[in-house]
Amino acid sequence: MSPERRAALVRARAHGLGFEGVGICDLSPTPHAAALTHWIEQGMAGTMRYMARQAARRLEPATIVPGVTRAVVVAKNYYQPDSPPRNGAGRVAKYARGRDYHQSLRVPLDALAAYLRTLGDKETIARAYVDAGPVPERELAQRAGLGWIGKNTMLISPAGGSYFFLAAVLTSLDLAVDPPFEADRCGSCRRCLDACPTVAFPTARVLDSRRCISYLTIEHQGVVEPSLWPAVAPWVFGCDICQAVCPWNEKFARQADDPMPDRHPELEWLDLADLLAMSDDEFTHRYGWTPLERPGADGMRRNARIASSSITDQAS
Ligand code: B12
Ligand code: SF4
Ligand code: SF4
Repeated sequence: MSPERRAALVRARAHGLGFEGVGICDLSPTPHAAALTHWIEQGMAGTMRYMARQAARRLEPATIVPGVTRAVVVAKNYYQPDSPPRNGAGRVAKYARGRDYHQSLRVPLDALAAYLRTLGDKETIARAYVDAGPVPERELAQRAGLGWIGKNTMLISPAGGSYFFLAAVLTSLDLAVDPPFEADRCGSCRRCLDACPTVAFPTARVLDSRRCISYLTIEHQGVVEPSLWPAVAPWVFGCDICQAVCPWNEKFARQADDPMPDRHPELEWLDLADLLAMSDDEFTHRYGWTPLERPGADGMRRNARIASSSITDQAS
């Protein structure tokens, strides 16, 4: 079977498994090594020490699994419209209002990897990665033709905006590659850079995590600098602002046909008093299956305190 025929079958299978976007690229070293190195050296990864540990493999993705030469990169839409603010409640980013995507994408992605193995011989490697390990997902997605990297650092698809997850199967299977997405469709727009409430972009396409609400509420361990509190509220988990203002999302974001598994609209606004009073066991029972498990009960109480302080300040 030709590499082109195999690629067509893989694409059809990925769509059949519910991925709206699919592209195939090679795994040659990144031409943007300087961007990652600079970011790490400037401390912009904050306490995400795994970013420095994984850097060498991120820069040379073929070294992630010996023998792999291709990435099948897939995109899964998670867009849903927002509901109006609720009094005394903190906001959760769109991607987190349901089952943790690391779990929910695992089943279709493993199925895609298994399918790839059926197209090769018994030595064929096909390994699934959902935001795990050192896979430079956005860069590979751009290389596989899925979209361009916007000034907000998001991978943006001209057909659907940026509210989608990325995941990849790394494989040794000989597959025809797609042309990269070379155009920069941001043009002179800079809405995302101007809208960020914590001024987290020192320049276009560079995000200083230490100022990003998403990092501060999810990844950061410990105290959040009090001068940032008013800008972090009302977010208690993640942040969507630099995507919400993007014209590509305003025009093209559409709710997926099959919405996120176990999506719970009540996960959008969380009662802050409830969160602050909740025991660890209750937290695990209510949110253990969602991305909120990453900061955990302690992290979410910290976030609730930050949001409550600003809500109280505004009221006084
Ligand atoms: C660390 C991380 C974070 C950090 C840092 C984010 C950042 N911008 O770097 C924090 C915690 C802040 C974060 C936040 C969010 N994240 Co995050 N995050 C990651 C992770 C694990 C690594 C990203 C990374 O490598 N950062 C390092 C910097 C230096 O890389 P970079 O900015 O992407 O730049 C690279 C390329 O863009 C390229 N490059 C640089 N300049 C240029 C210029 C051109 C022209 C080109 C072509 C390439 C290029 O070189 C760089 C080095 O490889 C990825 C998953 C993964 N395994 O890759 C998810 C990921 C990027 N995150 C994701 C999501 C959904 C989010 C949030 C929206 C969640 C939320 N709602 O709160 C926010 C968005 C904030 C934002 N504007 O980026 C998705 C993005 C999907 C998409 N459509 O792009 C990913 C891919 C996870 C997934 N599997 O779906 N995240
Ligand atoms: S996610 Fe929010 S805080 Fe982070 S860069 Fe975007 S707008 Fe700024
Ligand atoms: S808001 Fe404008 S500059 Fe920012 S990513 Fe979207 S199109 Fe690009």
